[in-house]
Amino acid sequence: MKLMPMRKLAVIHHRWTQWLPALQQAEPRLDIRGAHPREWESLDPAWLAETEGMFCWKLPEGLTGRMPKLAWVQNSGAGVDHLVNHPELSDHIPITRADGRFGFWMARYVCGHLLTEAQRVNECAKAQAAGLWNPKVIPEDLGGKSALVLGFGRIGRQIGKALRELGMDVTGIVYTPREDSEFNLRSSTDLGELLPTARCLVLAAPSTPLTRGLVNSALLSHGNPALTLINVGRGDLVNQVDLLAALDAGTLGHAVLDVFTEEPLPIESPLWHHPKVTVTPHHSGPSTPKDLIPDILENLRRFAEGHPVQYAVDRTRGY
Ligand code: OXD
Repeated sequence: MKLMPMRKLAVIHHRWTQWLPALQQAEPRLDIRGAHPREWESLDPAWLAETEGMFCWKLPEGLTGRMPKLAWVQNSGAGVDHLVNHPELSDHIPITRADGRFGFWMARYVCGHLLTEAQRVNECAKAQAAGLWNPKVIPEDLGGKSALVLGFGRIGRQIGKALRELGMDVTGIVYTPREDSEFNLRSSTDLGELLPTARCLVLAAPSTPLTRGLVNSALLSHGNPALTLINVGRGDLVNQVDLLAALDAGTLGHAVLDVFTEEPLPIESPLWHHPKVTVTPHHSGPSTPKDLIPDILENLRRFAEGHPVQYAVDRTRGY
């Protein structure tokens, strides 16, 4: 497909006031205008009608109908399920993901939470608060323990590398088994066999018909009390009722959840106060202009030269 150079870019983002000046500075030749997704109608309709590019996270209803020349949607995050499944975004408009440094950040998130457990940070903090000197709080050696990483694309692999640095025995869990020179890969259908001895299961997969609801009671019945589930993928990979039941039954020791089916997590959710759940505010892979602008500029360059964009989403796979 021959692509047209971009001249106008709409920034429709909850943090548009941060993104707009950063993008404008990076590409002064572009005519860039922005709005919060709730206020996109404040943009000049004539300008929108001529605009070819859009940078966004969640796409508000009604907007694409006002952008007949829209030829590219750049997502500000790693996951694109909300765009792929958007009823108003026609299939001929390429969606691109950002790659940025999501893998770098998510690897830190996963290791940080696992090391918090292994170093028994919370127990030390409690002992300190009580003025207790307790040398029996011995750190756990993660060396040789099994780490399963579901979703072994660029992000999953980076998480796998970081867990390997902790000495863990890392297995990538994939849907389409393939050879890998660096890691042991197993099929998602083997998860039940691998879970009884696993120390952690990291979910780094997108939300697709294959992955939704994957972590359910049937799977978790194979778990063990030392197992930590860390979800940096999407909330709907996990059946929340089954997760809570597994934590209570002891087939899961701890759940570290950064993503939820409903975000922000509703205040009445039992996850907030469960003693074996850590809730974080979808911050494991921050989208910052510094990390993402190089990828965005590269795609603008490719558009200008008529080359295929990078990190293009395959709508049939859903990511
Ligand atoms: C995501 C992100 O896709 O935060 O979840 O980038």
